[in-house]
Amino acid sequence: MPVVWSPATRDHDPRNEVWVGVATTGTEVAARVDAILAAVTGAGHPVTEAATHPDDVLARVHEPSMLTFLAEAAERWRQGPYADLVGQTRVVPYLFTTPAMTAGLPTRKAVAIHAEAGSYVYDTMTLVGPGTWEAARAAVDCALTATDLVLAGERAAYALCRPPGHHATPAGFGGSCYLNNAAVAAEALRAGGHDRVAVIDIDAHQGNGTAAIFYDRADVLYGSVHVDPGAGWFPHVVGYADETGARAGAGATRNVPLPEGTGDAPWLEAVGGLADWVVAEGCSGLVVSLGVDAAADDPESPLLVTADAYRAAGTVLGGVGLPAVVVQEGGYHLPTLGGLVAAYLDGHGG
Ligand code: SP5
Ligand code: ZN
Repeated sequence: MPVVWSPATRDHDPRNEVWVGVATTGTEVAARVDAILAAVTGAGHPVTEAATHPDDVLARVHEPSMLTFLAEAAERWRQGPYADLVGQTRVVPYLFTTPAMTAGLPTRKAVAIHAEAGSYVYDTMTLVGPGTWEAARAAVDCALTATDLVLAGERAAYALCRPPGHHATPAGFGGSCYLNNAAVAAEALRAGGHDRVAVIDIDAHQGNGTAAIFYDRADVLYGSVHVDPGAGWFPHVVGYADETGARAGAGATRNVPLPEGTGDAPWLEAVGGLADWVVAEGCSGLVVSLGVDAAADDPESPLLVTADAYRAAGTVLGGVGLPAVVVQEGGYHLPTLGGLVAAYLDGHGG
């Protein structure tokens, strides 16, 4: 299966995540790119660099104000007093301008970037620094280039996207995600002539961003299997089974939350159920949000999925027989990360 990557995806280096008020070592690190690249190259997949694409498809996924904020934030922060004041060279908000603060009042755009950031970022783990925008935008180019290959006749293509994307919402970012690469791929498949597309998300966490982008729409289905937010896991407030879409999109969203400790068999059964759903709904194109953080060794999830099950999930989703863009999401255990991705691609392509 062709692999698309970009060296610029290494340029995002947040160093830390602020987790319960403490700067901890980041998990979504640039070395993830090289771990995956080494494994897929070793497995014999042809590797190509992403081509630069215009912003039109991206602009259908995210609000222009958020895109402008992300593109300019690192430089605005650098020009401000922050590095001297707090020793923090990365953008991190100090308040969140949510309804909890503004409670139905008319609100204005904040002038100070340390306040404005709280209009777009919804957690303290997803910092913006030099190279963040360039890397996130390059990841979008990976997704678009992989989609081009599929529209040109490849049965499937893999986009080595990093930073990941499925927690990025229409006007917000968080969960180590900035731009929603999978949503961009889905929109690009739609623009390429696929009337009905499905995004199937097997990352350990529900992709609240992708879910939000398509919740009201019938033309892009979203199905996810993930660790139960009701057991205290990210994204905490969404991803429950009774969230099935709204308005024109009623019935076009499926969430399959699984309890902590779930291993291969129930996880694969859930993946199989989503595959059957995609077929039953008559989709002509598929995007797979491939997070491998459901694996047993991963520090971010209590699901206990093996590499063999990731291979089997690839066989199930590849077996649907639809042209597919496989987009990288999470997966943080560097020693096993590449092998898990290669196992999935082996199954999907086989
Ligand atoms: C794309 C993706 O998999 N995003 C992960 C979002 C979940 N992150 C939750 C983080 C919870 C805190 N983890 C402690 C990290 C200590 N450095
Ligand atoms: Zn995840």
